[in-house]
Amino acid sequence: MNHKIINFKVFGDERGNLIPIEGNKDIPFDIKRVYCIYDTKPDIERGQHAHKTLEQVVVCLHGSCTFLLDDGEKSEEVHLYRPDKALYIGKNMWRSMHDFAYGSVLMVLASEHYNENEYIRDYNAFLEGLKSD
Ligand code: T46
Repeated sequence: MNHKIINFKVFGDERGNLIPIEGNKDIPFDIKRVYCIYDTKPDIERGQHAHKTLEQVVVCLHGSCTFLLDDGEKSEEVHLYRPDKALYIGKNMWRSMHDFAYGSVLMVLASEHYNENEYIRDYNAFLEGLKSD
């Protein structure tokens, strides 16, 4: 499946912790966009789409949530709960997010600017698109 966990290096000392995140080093692409997701309640599901070309890295800055990832053949859940273990999601991966703990904050680093035309929001169209790839 086209996803993986990225372990960031943590610089910790008696003052606390610091995680540097650099495009093309810690992140496997140029970072063109950053967005945050917060104030999502535990009974809410987000996502339910795939991207034709976009790559993203999701960092859970606070709290926790679960990603359900599906490549059209297999699906897998990934629980995000700490900022030094981020989730890379490549193209053509159906994703949804659920089980947000109260107060959770996700920061998402994206390889492209926002483009709604690049989303696949219909699951059957996602499966059809995989056949022509
Ligand atoms: C993804 C998951 C993890 C913008 O105007 N610019 C942006 O950069 C983004 C990401 C969204 N928007 C607008 C589009 C919608 O009107 O914000 C609204 C909410 O977006 P959406 O419903 O797509 O949010 P999620 O949480 O379902 O999905 C988001 C990302 O869109 C998606 O790429 O992989 O987070």
